[in-house]
Amino acid sequence: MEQIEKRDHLIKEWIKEAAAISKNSFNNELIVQEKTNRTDLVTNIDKEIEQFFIQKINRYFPEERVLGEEGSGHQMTDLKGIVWIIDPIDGTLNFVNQQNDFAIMISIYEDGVGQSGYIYDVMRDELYTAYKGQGAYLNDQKLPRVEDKALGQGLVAISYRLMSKENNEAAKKIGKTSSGVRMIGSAGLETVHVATGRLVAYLGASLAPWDIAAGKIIAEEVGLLYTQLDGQPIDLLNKNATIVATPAVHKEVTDIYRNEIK
Ligand code: 2AM
Ligand code: CA
Ligand code: CA
Ligand code: CA
Repeated sequence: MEQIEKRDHLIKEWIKEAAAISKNSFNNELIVQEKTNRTDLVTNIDKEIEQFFIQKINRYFPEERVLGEEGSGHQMTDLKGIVWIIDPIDGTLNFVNQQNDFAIMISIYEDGVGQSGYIYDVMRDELYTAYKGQGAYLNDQKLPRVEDKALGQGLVAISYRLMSKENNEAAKKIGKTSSGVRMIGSAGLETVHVATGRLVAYLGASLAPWDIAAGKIIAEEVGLLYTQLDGQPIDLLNKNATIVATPAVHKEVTDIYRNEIK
């Protein structure tokens, strides 16, 4: 896709503006609503940031489509052309309860192929970016390719929803084989922590396209594998049980899942 550099500048500007919206909200009372249940929340700020991005995209790139968590493009049945995939706040429960460990995520896909991905860890002021075939960056510093560590050599993040599933023998075995289990509560931040080598894998329970899209591009640019738990490719029009991991850990984990979940 042409013009990635021109877009890049704009997108970075928008992300910083959106981050300011999220931080300024700490001074005011949030309006918090339940979506499907008590632990699935949305705030007025999630909605405001999504609308902020949609207005910008409609103004600068009126022909392009947007898929966003808080309502945009949910009727989409294909990924033809250019599609922006947006998660205005990833880690809404952290945003509400901790005012920390949440991220703003944007990515651009063309005909279903990831072109550029952005994950901004707002409170640490860490912007992770990646461009197809050109590597991944943290605040404009190129990230090295990951070391291909095995499960026994590192920490894994496993989402609580996956850990607490009824048939969780596989997840338990993975946790036990690893050096230790961590739970952050932001799929995007857990993914970038795998990309920087702090974790060797992140396993998600039922992630939507906007939870996955930006992180997948960043992960693949540093040599990680990002698939469904059984090793099948990610489906960006549906929910997925996911793994992002070093190649060695990816093999160990998908083997465990293929053998134990039947
Ligand atoms: P969200 O904060 O944007 O909703 C929490 O473990 C991670 O899973 C977050 O990245 C969260 O994204 C995502 N997630 C996806 N679906 C969820 C759901 N139904 N309930 C809670 N978190 C969900
Ligand atoms: Ca949500
Ligand atoms: Ca999310
Ligand atoms: Ca969200």
